[in-house]
Amino acid sequence: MNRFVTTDSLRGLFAAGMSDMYRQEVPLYGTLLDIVAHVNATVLRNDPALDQSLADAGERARLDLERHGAVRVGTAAELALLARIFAVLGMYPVGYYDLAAAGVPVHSTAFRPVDEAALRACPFRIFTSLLRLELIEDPALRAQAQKVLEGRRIISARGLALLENAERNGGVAESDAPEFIAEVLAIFRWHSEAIVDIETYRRMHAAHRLVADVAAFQGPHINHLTPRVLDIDAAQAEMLRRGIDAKDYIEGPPRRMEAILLRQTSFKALEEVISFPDGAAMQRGTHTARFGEIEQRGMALTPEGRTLYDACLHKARAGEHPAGHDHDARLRDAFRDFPDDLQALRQQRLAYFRYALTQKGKAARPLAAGTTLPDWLAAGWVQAIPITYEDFLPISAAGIFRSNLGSASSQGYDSQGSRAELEAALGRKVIDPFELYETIQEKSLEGLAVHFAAMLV
Ligand code: OOG
Ligand code: NI
Repeated sequence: MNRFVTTDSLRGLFAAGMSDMYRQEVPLYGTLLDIVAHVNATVLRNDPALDQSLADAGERARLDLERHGAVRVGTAAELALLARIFAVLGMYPVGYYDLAAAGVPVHSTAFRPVDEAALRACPFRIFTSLLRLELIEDPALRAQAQKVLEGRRIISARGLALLENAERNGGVAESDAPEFIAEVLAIFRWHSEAIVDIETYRRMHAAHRLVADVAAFQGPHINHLTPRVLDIDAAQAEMLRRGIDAKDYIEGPPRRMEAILLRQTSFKALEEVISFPDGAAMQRGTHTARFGEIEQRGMALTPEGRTLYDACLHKARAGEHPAGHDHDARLRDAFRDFPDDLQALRQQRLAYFRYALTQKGKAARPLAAGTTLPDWLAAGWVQAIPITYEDFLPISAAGIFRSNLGSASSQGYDSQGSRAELEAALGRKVIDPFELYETIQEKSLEGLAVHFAAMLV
């Protein structure tokens, strides 16, 4: 008997394998994991209510393994290949992120699990960017990068054969799983040898650091992995205390009572030694790309909530505030308009919630027919649990890119995003994240309606 491995456990193996590989490649990432484990243990010990609410949300168990990563590919064909591999791992493209306006010549999507059970089992996400060579001005360089990219193969023949098997059979056989995962991990490993000479590398680098990062190497190396921390301010302080070269501020919303979306910070990319081919010899140089990041996740916002978030963030960045105000103070000021209690967030429909029966609700008999959600909530039969944000933020992502691209200017490209082009490369539409959260919320309400209706008969 050769049974299939479930996609959830395949994804778990992939996530664990990536984390082990990156810890070996970038030891400072291991330090980050230690800091996060320590901060999380302290927070959970001091805040039993948070511990309970994570358990209620089904997220306590996944917390210690929760990560996202990021990769950058060079061609539509490479993106299509990754989409096929990620599908086997139960990860689908969610959301469209245009980073050109922020001066980064890529557009992106996030491959992640989409249904509740899969998210609970292993929420591993990979932010995946496709280089947009058409934004690079120098036509000769563009053509040269294109040629290099078209000439490289990022998956081994064996890896491709295993992928085709999995697609044909509708799953990965248990006996093939270790090899399949090893072949997939190999795609994302670091190459300390470039595939172009140092002159070409320098010209790519001058056009945009990202062109060099994508086109000068054999494959789309994982450029960071991000564990989930429960108190990002404490973790940031600890990074600084340990002398780690951290980004100078935290991306995203300010610290609040009720966390929304996500807050992220990173340590800066490391300068690493690279060998460049030089005739029959090699030439030494360096490349700076890989870093470590941490993030604190809060609740997913509705389109209305997101519009308000964007407006607050815009206000904070517009700098209409007294000089000398630091980043944190500006953010806090700007977000005064954003309600910070669960009831207001729910009643103003700014955030998504999953509605679940409480212990009291399980024991309760409805007093009357025709009761609805407000009655259930008022009676304490039902609890509104914020739904965790599983996606990314374009402005934060641009900030993360920029802080790791050294002095690269933040001047935007004069170009619109091109969702259709990314979707053409993927061979499918990207999934709308709002729809996913909405579905989780609606399903929970339908479940309750059925439950309370059944109690009446
Ligand atoms: C991706 C940056 C985006 C995040 O957490 O927003 C990202 C990259 O640098 O390739 O990972
Ligand atoms: Ni990231």
